[in-house]
Amino acid sequence: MVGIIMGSDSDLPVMKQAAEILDELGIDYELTIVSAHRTPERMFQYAKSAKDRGLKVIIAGAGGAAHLPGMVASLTSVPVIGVPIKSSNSIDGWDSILSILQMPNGIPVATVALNAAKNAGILAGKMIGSFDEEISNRLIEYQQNLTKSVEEKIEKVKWEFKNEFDRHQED
Ligand code: RP5
Repeated sequence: MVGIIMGSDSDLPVMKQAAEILDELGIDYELTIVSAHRTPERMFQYAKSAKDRGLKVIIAGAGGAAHLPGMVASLTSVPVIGVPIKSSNSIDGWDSILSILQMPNGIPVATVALNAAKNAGILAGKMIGSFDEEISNRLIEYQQNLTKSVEEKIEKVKWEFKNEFDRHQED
């Protein structure tokens, strides 16, 4: 249902976080390398066949002069989420962010934060959840768990701070 692509195997440590959250949400995906600059014909094939192969959303990550997400978006009606990557050839990450973010009118790419492949996976899940009730429910549960974990942290901090406060009173 989701195509995860990246410009190089050096992007994998970041991009595998999208795969991990999709696993957690029980959403099928494929993952491969497609380089806009080094394998332009493969990129063309991948994007052109995406819809017929049943992909509902593509997550594309790249670093430096990151043309992959935008070029793929220009070749398919399947929505593309772009993940800017701070790669070895990136100056400071901004090159990748701006290459993916600043798309011309008509060809949108939904850009997440630098290295935020996990959020790309969650956003892809939400897109699929808009027509798949079961996945939508899993995402609701995921968000409820986030709330619960913050509530637990609030209690923990309150308790630790209270102990600290009591110690100061004793001194
Ligand atoms: C980009 O160049 C890739 O997406 C990667 O982020 C970066 C560096 O690629 P390698 O030189 O590590 O293959 O096209």
